[in-house]
Amino acid sequence: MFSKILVANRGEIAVRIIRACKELGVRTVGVYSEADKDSLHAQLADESLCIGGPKPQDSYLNISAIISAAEITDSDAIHPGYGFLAENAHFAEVCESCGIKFIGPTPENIRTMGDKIQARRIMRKHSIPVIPGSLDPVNTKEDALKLAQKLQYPVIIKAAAGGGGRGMRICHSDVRLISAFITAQSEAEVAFGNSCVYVEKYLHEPRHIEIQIVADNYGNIVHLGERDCSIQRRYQKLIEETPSPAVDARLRKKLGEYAIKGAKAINYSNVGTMEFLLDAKTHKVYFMEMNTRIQVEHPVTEEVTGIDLVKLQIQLAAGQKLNLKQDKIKLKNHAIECRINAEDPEHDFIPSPGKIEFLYQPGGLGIRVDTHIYSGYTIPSHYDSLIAKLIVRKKTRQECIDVLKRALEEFMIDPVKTTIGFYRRVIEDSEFVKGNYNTHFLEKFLEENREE
Ligand code: MV4
Repeated sequence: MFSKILVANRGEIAVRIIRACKELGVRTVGVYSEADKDSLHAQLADESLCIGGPKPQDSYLNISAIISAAEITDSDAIHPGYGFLAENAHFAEVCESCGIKFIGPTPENIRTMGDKIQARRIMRKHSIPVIPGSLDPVNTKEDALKLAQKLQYPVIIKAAAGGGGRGMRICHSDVRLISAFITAQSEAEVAFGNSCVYVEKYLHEPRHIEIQIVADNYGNIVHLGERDCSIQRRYQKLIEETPSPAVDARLRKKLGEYAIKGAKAINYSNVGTMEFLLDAKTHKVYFMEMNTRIQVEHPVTEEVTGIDLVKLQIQLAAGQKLNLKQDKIKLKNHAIECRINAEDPEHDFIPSPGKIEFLYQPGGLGIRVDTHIYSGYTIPSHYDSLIAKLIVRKKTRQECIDVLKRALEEFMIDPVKTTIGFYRRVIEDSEFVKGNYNTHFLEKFLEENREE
């Protein structure tokens, strides 16, 4: 096991990682930006270093500052969390070349899955269904038009280096495709330094289902079931749950087999997530992309499996063998997570940073709050607006919703605006209660509930 881990992140995930380290008896190093001087992770870590200015580029994305901090403190591993450098293959390589273990998959795993076209090609080669579309970069608008002819509209243009919805364009006609093609390419170049795009059939109101996988360095791989992440706004997930109301044991088995087969195909190690789209009408599932990091929504999987995914990440990176067998993994109960953001739902979810004067967190059986905020803490404006995750685990989905309602009523954060009140309304929606939702649910919900 490692003796000291540097946590190259901030916010709730930095706190989450420090907790896992402490339970494993591993010392921790926190790094923080000038905007995060008073942050909880800097206080909870055994030692903490300021690594630069408030801008992510100057601190949490500053590879040389982070490596220096690891060397000064004699850290033997770095946990990247999610976002920032978590899926940066170059950073993972720099770590290894400095003799510091990167807690995650190999640089090659990260690079392979970071190229969404390559990922599609590999999955296809291993008979995992992928969304109909191109398996090579689409370099000209003529090629894009030919593909659209074959696929039929609507189609979607995606950036090869994208993911998470950035640089996507939905097109319903030749005219739109021609204009979207050039803008998609230049947007991809600006955002990712890679102008490669590809084209897929645009699926109608699918559900977003992802499978958690866990792999050791010796080829042992298991899956830990699915998460339904269809409740999104502008490609930001807001509510996640497991099991998915749309997945039965048979579909779960199939998705799990696809995910394991895909991970084996690239000799994957550590934790990862395979994203699929589920076509509600045909019940067909298609591989979409793979995330090579611990995800924000990992707690719902932890709640129904009893497995601490962050501890497992550390143990696997330290070379421990996976002691889980697929047929021994039992998914029990139901879990729902609401991402609490410092945003104003009444004003188009604009960020609402500032000082928290008063905080009261809900409690009780089956309630978990993963957060870095405290009374007196000032939320900086430089980072994303996630300030807490409220996770509820109960026997049934309905019980989860009942307890969630009570917990959301109890949760008090003043005076910053948050999404807490918004979730109280969402979970009372009759279609949500029935589990009858897809990736367009929130769009419609917001439209129907405007100016009330
Ligand atoms: C799609 C899709 C439908 N068809 N691709 C969004 C985030 C990124 N990971 C990929 N995403 C999607 N890709 C095809 N071929 C639907 C989504 C999608 C989505 C689209 C519109 C509104 C909300 C959405 C939420 C999740 C996924």
